[in-house]
Amino acid sequence: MKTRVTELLGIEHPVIQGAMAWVANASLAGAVSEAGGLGIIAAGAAPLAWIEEQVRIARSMTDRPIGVNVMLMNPEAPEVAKLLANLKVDVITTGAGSPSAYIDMWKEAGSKVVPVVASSALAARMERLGADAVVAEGCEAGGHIGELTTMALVPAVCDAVSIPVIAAGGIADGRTMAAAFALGAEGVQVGTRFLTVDECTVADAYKDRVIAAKDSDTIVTGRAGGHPVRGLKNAFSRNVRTLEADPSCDPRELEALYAGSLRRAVEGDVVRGSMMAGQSAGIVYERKTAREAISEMIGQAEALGMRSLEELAQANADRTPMQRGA
Ligand code: TUI
Repeated sequence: MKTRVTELLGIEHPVIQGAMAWVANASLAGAVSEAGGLGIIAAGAAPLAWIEEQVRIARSMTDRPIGVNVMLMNPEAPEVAKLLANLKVDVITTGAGSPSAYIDMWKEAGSKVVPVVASSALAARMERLGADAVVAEGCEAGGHIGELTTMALVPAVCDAVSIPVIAAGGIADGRTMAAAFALGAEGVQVGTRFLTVDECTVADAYKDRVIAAKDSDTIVTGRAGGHPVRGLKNAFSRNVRTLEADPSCDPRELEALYAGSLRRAVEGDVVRGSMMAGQSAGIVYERKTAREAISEMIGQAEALGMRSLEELAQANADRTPMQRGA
């Protein structure tokens, strides 16, 4: 499957692995890139030395392109931005803010720049400033989210820009990938599905929860504070919700709950950990390798995409009980 996204990024399949803070390290990113997608290391709030080392490890795992994501809410983002320019990273994606201050520096370093956006206004601004493509991420996604659904956002972003659009939020298999392409996307970014693959180093307990999750097992916290985050329902997210609903709540109490909560989840604390995951957890049924996950998605999407609408409906009806998670 060739699109402007595969051409631009120099990859075989138009599947990009979403950056997941504390989750997306060299082990996952290297495996996804080697399998023909684009693996992305999440810089998150990690020390510069860790980021540099993960880039080195990922590069030793594959000759194919590797990406790094900058989380712009991180106070150290300016230093991370400079490091990535020095390392001449193939692809830089950004999240949770506008990367306008860094785009020129990254382009001069030869990197492809792909900001994640949650509105068509920001997408258009990114195109004007020289972005090579954008990821349009709907609020079905896990982690920090915007307001719009993938269904509403992706076609609006496609209409607002001429650079290629990569859809994200709710995409985890061939059906959802084909749907994203029907909306105008030329690539997909997939997070939750890759969280459960063998090469992802998070604790089995976290993967098991994602696989067991049904469609309504995620919840959004942090809306009141202006930083909405989607994750699996558990004691942590329920406690956060309870505190947020209490007008007499001391903000320090919330901060204490949040402190270290991502790391706890990754280490397997499914009670007190913040288990970020998207709504597509409801259609992730089994563990696979990164390569298997990518080829299954591409195979299903191509089969669906080549048909008339009537044949498409039949192809979906023909899904086996295993494919339906039964
Ligand atoms: O960034 C993400 N997802 C994330 S970042 C993250 S790390 C974190 N950890 C703890 C608490 C909160 C976050 C976890 N998940 N996705 C990309 C994304 N970007 N979604 C939405 C946006 C976004 C929202 C507003 C981008 C830009 C924006 O406005 C920028 C502006 O200045 O106009």
